[in-house]
Amino acid sequence: MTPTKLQAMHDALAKDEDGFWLDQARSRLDWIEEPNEAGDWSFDANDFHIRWFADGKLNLSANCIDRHLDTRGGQTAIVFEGDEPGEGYELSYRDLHAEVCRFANVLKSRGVAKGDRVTIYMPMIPEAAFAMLACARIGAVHSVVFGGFSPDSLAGRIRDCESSVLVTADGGRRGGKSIPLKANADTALESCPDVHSVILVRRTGDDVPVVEGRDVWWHDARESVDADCPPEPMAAEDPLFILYTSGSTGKPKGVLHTTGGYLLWVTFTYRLLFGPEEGQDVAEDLFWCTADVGWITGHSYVVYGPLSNGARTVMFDGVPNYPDPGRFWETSHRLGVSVFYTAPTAIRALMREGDDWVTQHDRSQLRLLGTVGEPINPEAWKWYSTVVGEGRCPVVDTWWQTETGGTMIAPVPGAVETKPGSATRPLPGVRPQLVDAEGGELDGAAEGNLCLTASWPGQMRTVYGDHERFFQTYFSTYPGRYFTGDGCRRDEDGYYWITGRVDDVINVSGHRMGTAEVESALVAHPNVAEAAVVGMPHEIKGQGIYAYVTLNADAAESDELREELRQWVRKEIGPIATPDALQFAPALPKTRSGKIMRRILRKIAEGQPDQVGDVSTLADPAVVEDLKKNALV
Ligand code: 6R9
Repeated sequence: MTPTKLQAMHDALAKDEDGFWLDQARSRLDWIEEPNEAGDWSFDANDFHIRWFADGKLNLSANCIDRHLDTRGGQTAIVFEGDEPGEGYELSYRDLHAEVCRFANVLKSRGVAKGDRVTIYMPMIPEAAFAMLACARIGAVHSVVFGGFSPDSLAGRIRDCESSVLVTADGGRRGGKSIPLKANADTALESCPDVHSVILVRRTGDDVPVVEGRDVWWHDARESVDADCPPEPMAAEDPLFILYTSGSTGKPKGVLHTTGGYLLWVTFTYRLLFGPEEGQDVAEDLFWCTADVGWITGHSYVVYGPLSNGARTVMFDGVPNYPDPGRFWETSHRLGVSVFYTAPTAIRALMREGDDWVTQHDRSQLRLLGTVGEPINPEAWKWYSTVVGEGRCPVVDTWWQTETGGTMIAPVPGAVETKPGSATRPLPGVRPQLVDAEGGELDGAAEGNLCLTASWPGQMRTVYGDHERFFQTYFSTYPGRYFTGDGCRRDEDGYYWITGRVDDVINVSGHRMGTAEVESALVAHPNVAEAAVVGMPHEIKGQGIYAYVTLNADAAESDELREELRQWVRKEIGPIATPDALQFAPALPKTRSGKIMRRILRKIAEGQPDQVGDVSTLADPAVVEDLKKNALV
């Protein structure tokens, strides 16, 4: 897009915000009943509400599939690439239509109706997308749980949203290793008595137990249902999905997105950032977003954004370094990927392996490179740009969150100049504000906490089952504004540089982990009296997990116990939560009122023990000396 065109968008918005969004909604989506209302929202406590296009009716799966059938029925919709290079196949929009309809009919045959919740615990295979789109087709609300989560984490999420149906697979294969999805699901379901049906997809062919009456094989069930299923008309504000994400306190929150606003936001941002010039066909590109559908990036930019636009999207069920660190570039070339979107953690890991793994593969078909999930350090940005992109491909660093539905701050290619390490400027309709600790607005070049002062169509609408928590978490810290939880610097050119989380959330390899979750897993171990968890700098992961553990009086510190505790957390939550460092501490630094002073723990974990600052308010300042002496960094 040219700078003039982007400016014209900003101008149109400034002149008539509602008109702009209604235009976008009507032109980019297919409606059963077109909306006449755009945004209707207030972030104020006494009138708190968020609605977009509330009088419109549409169906998301019809937008992602049916509307393309006339013009693109035979065109590829999904390119599947398995764990082994070349293990895969392509599906056309027509194929996708039939599979999604069948999946929807199988769900219906198990009693799933509009508004019911369906949990999806799957590998990165097309059937995961079928299940998501099938839910959307019949108005069921999906909750995808990342396949790397433990049985306990899965069970908690199933119970929280009261799902009675689970979609899973016999197993998964990642980096040559097996993931026992069905076994995990069976363990989880021991504590989920309300789940009456499991739709089981065959992926590995592993021999798995099948519970009579509860479990049905997808490949059997699909034979006995119709390949057509009419899409359910949905109000724009009807719930579309729940996705659990970690926050600074308590259990993961069920972020709820609704149909019309979310779909417009992912359709709009996909086209703006990753599509070709206006007027050209989106299907000229092959788009590869490497995220798993278990995360928001997989929802918005593997499945919904690309398919809504009629694009060709890759689903990859492998890892960046299997069978070798050239996998991304080998596969990109073999499949003909032109737009590639991944996380900084993967870029940093591959950068370490040396340039040969990249340069031995032809990358001339690549035209654009994107990143998401965490701040990208300028060194990794430059390597991505010059070595992978041969200096030809724009690097689009996209800042956004599960809560925002789609990208918020990013350089629109062709229209916004990039700076290595900056997500650059807000997209049309995004209104960032930097505030100080008291909520005072900071002008010009400044560093502070990042808020958004206006709603946008893709904004989450509630925390499932706890609307009060939604308000408290995001709108009470700085009244009248949405608080992102991120710190941010704005430079003299008005460019935004996200500095990372300012709350008790750790960003491990682009995945959010709440310190409270890891702490509660640790204290569940019989030998642990108390635990405090903070982030530490990590060369590849961006941030690692540093745990301080106080043992019960009858337990002895040992390397074996340290390893046991690390494995314990891994089993309780999942591999991504495994502490990178675990320090035994005879006591934790607490104020006289018993509050743990995390600032001190953070400084020690960051390798800056001399910067712990004032410790005079501690109940026992001597504790800090021991922590410093035994620090692991
Ligand atoms: C999409 C996604 C959200 C948090 C967010 C921020 C960090 C994401 C970023 C970034 C700097 C970027 N984050 N993208 N930080 N630059 N381009 O990752 O959602 O899993 O909810 O994480 O990730 O800290 O607040 P989610």
